[in-house]
Amino acid sequence: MAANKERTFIAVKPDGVQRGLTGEIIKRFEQKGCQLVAMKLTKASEELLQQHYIDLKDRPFFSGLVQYMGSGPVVAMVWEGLNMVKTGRVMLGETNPADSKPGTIRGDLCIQVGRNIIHGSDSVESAEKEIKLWFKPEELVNYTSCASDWIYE
Ligand code: D4T
Repeated sequence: MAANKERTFIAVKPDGVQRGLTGEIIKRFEQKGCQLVAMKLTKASEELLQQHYIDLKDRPFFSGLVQYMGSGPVVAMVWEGLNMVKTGRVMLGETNPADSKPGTIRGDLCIQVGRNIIHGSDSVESAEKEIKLWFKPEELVNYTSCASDWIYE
């Protein structure tokens, strides 16, 4: 895979969708120069969310987290670019919005850890797993952006 073709899974969580922040979040990824590969509005099943957060299953906040994530629609997306997983995490800010710097999505747009409006994969391996969990292969769209020659040297 070319270096600028790394993919990450990003989801606007139910609070982000209900608060009308989807457009603002998409705008930030577009303006950065990331390429949209897939996107859908979906209400995740409990089974999918339990799989998605399987590594957190023994944490005290797990059932509340699954309930919150299933409480409304989420906007699931795949974004592509150079070091996209790390770039996505930097753009999101810290898990706890209180620790997130201004200029990051969580630093600018939310307050509490349990309502932190957005998810982003934390490693290339997690991204691959999460993309497979949320999308069918045919939902991922391969195309060349006309802007790519102006984003990458
Ligand atoms: P996600 O996975 O939602 O992008 O969050 P992070 O990768 O930044 O952080 P995480 O996996 O540790 O936490 C997943 C999710 O659980 C919520 N959470 C977390 C919570 O409600 N209380 C807590 O104490 C923690 C640590 C927020 C994000």
